[in-house]
Amino acid sequence: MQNIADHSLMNAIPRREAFKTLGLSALAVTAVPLLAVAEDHKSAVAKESEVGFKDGKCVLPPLPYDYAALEPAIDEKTMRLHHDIHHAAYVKGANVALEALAAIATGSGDATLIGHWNEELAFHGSGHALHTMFWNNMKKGGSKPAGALADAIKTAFGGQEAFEKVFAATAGAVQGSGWGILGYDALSARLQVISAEKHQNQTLQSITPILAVDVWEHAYYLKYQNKRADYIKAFLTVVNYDDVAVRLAKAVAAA
Ligand code: MN3
Repeated sequence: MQNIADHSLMNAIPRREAFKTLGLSALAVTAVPLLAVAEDHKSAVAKESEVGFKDGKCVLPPLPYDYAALEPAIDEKTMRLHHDIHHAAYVKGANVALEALAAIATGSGDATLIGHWNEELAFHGSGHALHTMFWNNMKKGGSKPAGALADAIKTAFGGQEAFEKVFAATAGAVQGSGWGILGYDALSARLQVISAEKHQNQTLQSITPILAVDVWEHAYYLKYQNKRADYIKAFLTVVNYDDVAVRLAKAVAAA
């Protein structure tokens, strides 16, 4: 994952070029805000490469807020179980898979199991990556999209209300366990909503996720039972669009 704090990277991307890839006007009153938002918020947004991986291993990052911070949208008990038990299990599973694959790569592991361990890494590693982003995609009280992110949403979906409708419908339609995801698609140079089954299936490989809602039952069943749509609606009230804006700027710069 690219690091937005890397000034050489940011400076290497001509603003007009980065801006054009979003499909917005080259005259660019909002080109500056896209990168400016990233600059403004870079210190406030956790970097997954720093909080989710340390000393060659996946690590469980602490929540960026109190367990009860998202009440009443998401209850404290769900957050404790979700972060401390479920996310922790993906971290553990990803490390087991990484170790097994490293052993195979150096000749000491069982090479006949390479397919199995790749599947394990895809599941647990994707679970770790999505949860690490998911916690930071939310904050107490939420926020509204502004500047270039709001423009990109308008270009792709027609507006915020239409985006939320598509996002909620997509997340609601996931069969069984999975995620609704908003991502920057490098192929079409625009925002795209997709869904994932489990964590890793049914993806679009050209997408960099910038906002995701977990629709596994463990994410909402204690409070919402079978009413997934109500949970998704509540999730949308606590989205941290400042975090999403920084992720968009990073994805555009890396494309
Ligand atoms: Mn989960």
